[in-house]
Amino acid sequence: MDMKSWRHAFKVDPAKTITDADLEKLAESGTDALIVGGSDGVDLENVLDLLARIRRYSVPVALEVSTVESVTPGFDFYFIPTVLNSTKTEWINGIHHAALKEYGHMMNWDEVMTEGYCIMNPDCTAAKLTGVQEIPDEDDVVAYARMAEHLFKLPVFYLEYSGRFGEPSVVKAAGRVLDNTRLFYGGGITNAEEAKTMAALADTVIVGNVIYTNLSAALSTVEAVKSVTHR
Ligand code: 1GP
Repeated sequence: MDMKSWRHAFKVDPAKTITDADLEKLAESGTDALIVGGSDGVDLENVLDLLARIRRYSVPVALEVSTVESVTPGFDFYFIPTVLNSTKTEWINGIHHAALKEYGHMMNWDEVMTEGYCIMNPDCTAAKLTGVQEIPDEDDVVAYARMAEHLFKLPVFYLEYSGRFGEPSVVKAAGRVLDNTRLFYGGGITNAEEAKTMAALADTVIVGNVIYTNLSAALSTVEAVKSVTHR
């Protein structure tokens, strides 16, 4: 299934514990994809463990790469974040350069997709890691969205509120200036209503943490997102 038709995805964190039964519920939920990724404690061992357990199901699975050491074959897609509002060059293109120097000759480019991240929650782990110091306001976000679509021609612009529910007006403003670049929204979705709100404004809604705190609420977001007309 083409990533361009994804409306809903669960983000599963290799550093967190999930039972096989719960993983089955996610994989069979009707979601469009499982994205394997996290900001902290991700290593080859926990990525391989999760991959082997997810691969029993037919749901597409993407690895969102946060450390080069945890990259392994077997995923359908490899999502490579570049943090557009990072103050550290390593998170914009530095780690990418080092990885390509070593593995560039053996990459299958058809499986690779770059996500232009805009981190919106200064308290999340990703913000601390990447040196995000100021929250972009709406005008900043619109500029980053245009940067993603027109300057860098990235396939995805990812508004990342990780751990906090975002500002719908800001998500809407980003969506307004994106035509070819897909708008991913992630952060703080804990129920069907919140999922619907963002599904009306973004192309793809990513649900993460609530998987680990309230699985049935997490599962309810799939139908909720799919019931809403695309922006
Ligand atoms: C995190 O955008 C995802 O990278 C989802 O955020 O964990 O807050 O749902 P939550």
